[in-house]
Amino acid sequence: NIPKTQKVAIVESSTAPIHVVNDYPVKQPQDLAPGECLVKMHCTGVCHTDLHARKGDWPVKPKRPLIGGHEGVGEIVAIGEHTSQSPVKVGDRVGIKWLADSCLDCETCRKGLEQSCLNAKLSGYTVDGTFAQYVVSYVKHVTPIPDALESTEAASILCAGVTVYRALKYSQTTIGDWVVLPGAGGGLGHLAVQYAKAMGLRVVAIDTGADKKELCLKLGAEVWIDFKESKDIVKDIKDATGGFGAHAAVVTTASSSGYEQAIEYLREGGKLMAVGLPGEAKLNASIFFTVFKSISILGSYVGNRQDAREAVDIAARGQVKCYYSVKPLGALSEVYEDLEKGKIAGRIVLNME
Ligand code: 8ID
Ligand code: ZN
Repeated sequence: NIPKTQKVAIVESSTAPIHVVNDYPVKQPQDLAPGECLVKMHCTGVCHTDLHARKGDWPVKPKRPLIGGHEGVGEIVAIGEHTSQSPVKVGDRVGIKWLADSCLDCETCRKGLEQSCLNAKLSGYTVDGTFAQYVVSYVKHVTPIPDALESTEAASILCAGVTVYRALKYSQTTIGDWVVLPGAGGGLGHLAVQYAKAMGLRVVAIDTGADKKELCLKLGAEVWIDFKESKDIVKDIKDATGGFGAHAAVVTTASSSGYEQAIEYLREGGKLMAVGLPGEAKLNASIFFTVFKSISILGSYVGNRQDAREAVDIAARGQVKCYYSVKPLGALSEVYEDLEKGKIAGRIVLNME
């Protein structure tokens, strides 16, 4: 009962419109390679990374034509013949994350940095992604979804959630520390507010607009700064943190502006976690004050299989909840326009059924 064709959203080039087509071929079970699985999608989140992929504005270029999407949930309907030691089986509900597959046998993978494997396959970037009803993925890397978590609630944990969870996990902060979250009202940011709270951190949320302000405060941010209204962000943060500045910042803005001044508003020994991915910008950090204040600047890139399971488990236990609205696949172009304009508080999840 696996159909021959399906509905997908596809882009031919960076400038071509997004086409939703109904007659795109479905890879049939007998054609799956060992290690591959076919996932019948329930839903998929739309990440700002999908917009970067659509625009082709990163130094590493996506495949074309491209079916984007990399935070989806669905059911495994087939597994390639001769697959050995599959951790999942037909009928399992699983998540597809940005890291579709990696070799698991290079030094990078063995050290747990699977996402930086030189042979990594990236969903919705170097391999077709989740803006499709049937997605080919990889048994070793799909993430089992616990029953307690609905598919629409789980979707954005697979990218936005795991990414901020890992960035916070490696931020060397501890209960009671202050963390600044530029981009706090967006897809990654609003989940970062909640993972940070779950870790016992105190949150300074930075973003703009009434909707995002309300969301961040509702989710537990102690301090809100509107970056379009503040006259002096460094002073605002220092005032809010007893004059010393924050212990860490996790920057999830898609433009470089969110990185500005971080070295100034971090306290001595502070950690700057770089997460947001403007394609061309350079980090403009004072070398002098980075050294003088013993600041660490760390890049954090999605997460490995274990990070994904941990981030999903925390959501399944209700400690973190994605704030989202559901739209049809046909709305993808508008969703990209709204993301570009910074209009989306939280996430949009597309219904793929
Ligand atoms: O593994 C990774 N490092 C990873 C994983 C997933 C996504 C990185 N990303 C990258 C995306 O590619 C994108 O560049 O993180 C960035 C944010 O993704 P998102 O959360 O999906 O985007 P969004 O929902 O548009 O949220 C961005 C927020 O930043 C705010 C916007 O208002 C929006 O709410 N913002 C901006 I743009 N400039 C700001 C500023 N100067 C700002 N907030 C505070 N200060
Ligand atoms: Zn993403």
